[in-house]
Amino acid sequence: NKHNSLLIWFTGLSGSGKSTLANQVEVALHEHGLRTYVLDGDNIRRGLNTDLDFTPEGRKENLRRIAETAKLFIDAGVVTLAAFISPLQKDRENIKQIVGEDNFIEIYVKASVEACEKRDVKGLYQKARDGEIKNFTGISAPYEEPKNPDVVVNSEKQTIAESIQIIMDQIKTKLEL
Ligand code: GGZ
Repeated sequence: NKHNSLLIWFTGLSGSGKSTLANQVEVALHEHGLRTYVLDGDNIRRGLNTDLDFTPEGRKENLRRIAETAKLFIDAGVVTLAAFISPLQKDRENIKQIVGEDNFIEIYVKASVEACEKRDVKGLYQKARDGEIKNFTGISAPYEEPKNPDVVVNSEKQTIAESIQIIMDQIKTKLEL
């Protein structure tokens, strides 16, 4: 029994490639005529969640609100893609509970701290090393690898095109395309 909507959740370190993949998967879904929306730090942390920080409590509440928001989008029939670090297993399990296991795909975008730090697209790893940013995931805050993700893509070893293909194959098992 396949659905007509879904939450596609990308977890991984800052700079692992979550947003890039979410945006490209979105394009692929558009080619199937689906209505979609991407939730990420740019539209959520700067809007709905401006009051939240990066402490464990701040992240937990960030992710809870995102899950509740995604649930509304799903109810509206919009395929929702979410790209958030979501570093803790218990917080990711809570997201799954909120939207319902059947409506949820978890994608682990795997890349080592070393690789993400080398890329350092926004200079945040350097700031974290210098102590200018506290609680920075991978440097001064934990990232717990997902225990049972539906998909693992490795952005150090696979091309974006390969990763998109693997993700689309998984989506097709849950979504009526
Ligand atoms: C991690 C931080 C931090 C700290 C600011 N730790 O690469 P980015 O910049 O664009 O994405 C990161 C984003 C992470 O927000 P999330 O909402 O995805 O985090 S969580 O799921 O853990 O709630 C990074 C930036 O915010 N950023 N400070 N201390 N990332």
